[in-house]
Amino acid sequence: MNSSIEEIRQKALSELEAAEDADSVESLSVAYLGRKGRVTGFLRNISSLPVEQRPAAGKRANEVKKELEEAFANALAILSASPQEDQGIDVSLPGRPAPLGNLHPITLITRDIARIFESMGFGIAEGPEVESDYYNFESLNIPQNHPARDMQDTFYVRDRVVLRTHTSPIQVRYMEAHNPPVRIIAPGKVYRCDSDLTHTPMFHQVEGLLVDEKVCFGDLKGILTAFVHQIFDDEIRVRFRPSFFPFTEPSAEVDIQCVICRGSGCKVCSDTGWLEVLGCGMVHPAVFENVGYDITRYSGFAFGMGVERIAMLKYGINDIRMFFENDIRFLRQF
Ligand code: 2NL
Repeated sequence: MNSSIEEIRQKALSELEAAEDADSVESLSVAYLGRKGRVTGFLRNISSLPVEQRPAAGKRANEVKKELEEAFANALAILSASPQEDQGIDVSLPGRPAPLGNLHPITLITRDIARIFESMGFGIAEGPEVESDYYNFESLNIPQNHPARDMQDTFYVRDRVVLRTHTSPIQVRYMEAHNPPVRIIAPGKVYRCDSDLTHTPMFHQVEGLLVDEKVCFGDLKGILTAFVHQIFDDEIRVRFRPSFFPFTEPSAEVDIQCVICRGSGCKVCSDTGWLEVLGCGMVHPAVFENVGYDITRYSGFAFGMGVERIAMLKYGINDIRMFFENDIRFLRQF
C-alpha cells in the first residue's frame, strides 16, 4: 500500500508538469485532493491496512498531500499571472505617453481669424468648391473678358463650371438667402492655376461681408484695423492704399508695417517697409442689384485675405509649399 501512495505522487507530479493552463491545474487538484480525490481516498483507506503499517502510511500520505497542495498552488499562481508579469514588465512604471498629433498651421490661423471676427459679431458661412460661372464671376461684376476668367487662371470643370477662385460666391449665395443686416465671414479652399514660391494651385481664403443701413468706409477701416491689431500686434501701423476690384467701389489694399524689419526695409517687404495683408472695399452696387438688395437703403463693405499669406508673415515662413509638403518636422512646430 505504501508503494501506491508513491505511485499516486509520481503520477500527480508528472500530470502537473504537463498542465498548460490554470484550468487543468484546478482539475488535477480536484482529481487528487478533492473529496473523491485519489490522495483523499488513500487516506480514508488507511484503516483497512494491517495495524503495524498504519502509522507510517498515514504519515507518508499526509506528507504527499501537503507536497501536492503546495505544488498545485505554485503552478496556479504562475499560470494565472498576466502575460505582462510573465515577460518581466514592471506594471507599476508610469505609462508611455501616446503620440499626439497637432492641428495644421492653416487650420490654426483660420481659427484665429474666425475667433477675432466672431468676437465682433460675425457669423461663419460655407459653400460649394465647385461653382457656376454665375456665382464665381457674373454675380460679382467680373466682366466676360476679365483676365481672371481666362482658362490660364481658372480651373474649368466643364463649360461654365469652375473650381471657385475665391470664397465670394459663398457671400453672394448668403445674400440671396438672407436680408440685411448681414455680418459674415466665408473661410475655405480656393483654386487658381498658379504654382511657384508664393502660389499653390489650392490655397485658403477668408472673406468677410457686412451689410446694413448707413455702413461707410470708416466702419470698414475700424473693423479691419481692429482685426489686424489682434492677429499681428496692437502696436503695428496700418495703412489703406487705393486699389481696384470689380466687386467693390471704392477699393483698397490694407498694408501693415513690415513684421520682419519694422519698417526700415528688407527683402520680405522689397525695401518698402510695408506688407500687403488684405484687400477690401465698399460692395459695388451692381453686386447688390444681382442679389436683389435695395441700393438706396443698404450699403456694405467686403474684404478678402489669403490664410497662407497671413500664416507666412506670422510665423516667418518664406516658401508657401511648406504647408502642403506634409513634412512632419515642419508641421510639429505649431
Ligand atoms: C483679396 C481681395 C476681396 C472682396 C474680396 C467681396 C465679396 C462680395 C462682394 C464684394 Cl460678395 N466683395 N469680396 C472684396 C474686396 C477684396 O479680396 O486680395 N483677397 C485675397
